[in-house]
Amino acid sequence: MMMSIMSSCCSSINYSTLFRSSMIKQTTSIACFPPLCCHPKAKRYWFIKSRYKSAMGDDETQSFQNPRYVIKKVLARPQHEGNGAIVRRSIGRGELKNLDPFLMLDEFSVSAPAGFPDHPHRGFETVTYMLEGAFTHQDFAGHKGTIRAGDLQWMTAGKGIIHSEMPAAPGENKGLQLWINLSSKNKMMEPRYQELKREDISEVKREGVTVRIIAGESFGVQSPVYTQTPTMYLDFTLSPGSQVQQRIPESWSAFVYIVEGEGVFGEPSAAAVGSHHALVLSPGDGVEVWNRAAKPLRFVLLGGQPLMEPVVQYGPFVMNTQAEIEQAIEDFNCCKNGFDKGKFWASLMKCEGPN
Ligand code: FJE
Ligand code: FE
Repeated sequence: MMMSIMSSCCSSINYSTLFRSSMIKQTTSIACFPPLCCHPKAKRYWFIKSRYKSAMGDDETQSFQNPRYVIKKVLARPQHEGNGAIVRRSIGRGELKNLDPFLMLDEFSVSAPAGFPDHPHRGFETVTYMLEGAFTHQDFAGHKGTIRAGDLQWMTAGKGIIHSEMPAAPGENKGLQLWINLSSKNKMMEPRYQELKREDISEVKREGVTVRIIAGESFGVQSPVYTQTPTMYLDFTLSPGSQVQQRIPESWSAFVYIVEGEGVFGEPSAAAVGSHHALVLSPGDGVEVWNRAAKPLRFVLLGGQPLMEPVVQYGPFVMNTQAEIEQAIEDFNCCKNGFDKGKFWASLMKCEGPN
């Protein structure tokens, strides 16, 4: 496979082959969803729950019929990615490959000159949410910009984007990058960007709880982001002693990633979990979270409708079949079928222009 991606139809390759080979690893999997099962403690929890008062991040309902609980906990340890960058990968690491429609969640922390130089994407969306510092992105179609703490870039790669993502502020530049799969009917769509500045993301504050609504809805407030694959993305901060209930569509895959502090998720009797952990939630209609610590708790809650389609991934190409992956590699190498503009990009691109 590596041979076929390296044999280019274009006459010159001046792109870092080292970076490319570290970017592109193949994994093949069939998407699956956690089994629909009932938690043995669900009834006991139902009674305990009524003693708590909390902010409800959805509607007037006080409790859930089928509360979600944690079925898997994974620590995202630091690993090298891109060009000298460090990421903590939770979704997408060995223990957490299939959380349909989610493909990857990286918490990145990058100082110049490290970064993510020119690389392609096809068949999915990348969602970059900055926590600290700034990142500049630049693509082969001339789309360029810098996102800073609190800003969001929702990039639907569709049939093809080639871009670079590099740190833009001194010191550590931190954020989260989520990869969401696209359904077979959207994989070859025209690429599109949705960019939100910090002030464009709605924030609701209630009873010690702050939620930034990146995608989906909370406390009756809807994000303007259009999600090709139905998705919710909420950034919660709970002050010490506060708690929140958030509704999540019943059949969606859902997980939490803890950015800062520690919290109790799903059941009041569960052990507190700290930063850099991902918690996969059982099916159910909502989740409850408590901050019983002395420091603020910050976590993101992600939910998505499973696509239930075969997933064949070759690094930054995510398709449904092996034949489509081979086509993506050929299209990238030959600058065609969505990668056409690669020919004219004056960056570190491998393909030469018409002259
Ligand atoms: C990529 C390896 C990579 N996580 N977090 C392989 F590192 C990347 C890649 C990123 C990335 C970029 C940002 Cl800004 C933040 C990231 C991985 O660019 F696309 C492949 N295929
Ligand atoms: Fe990228």
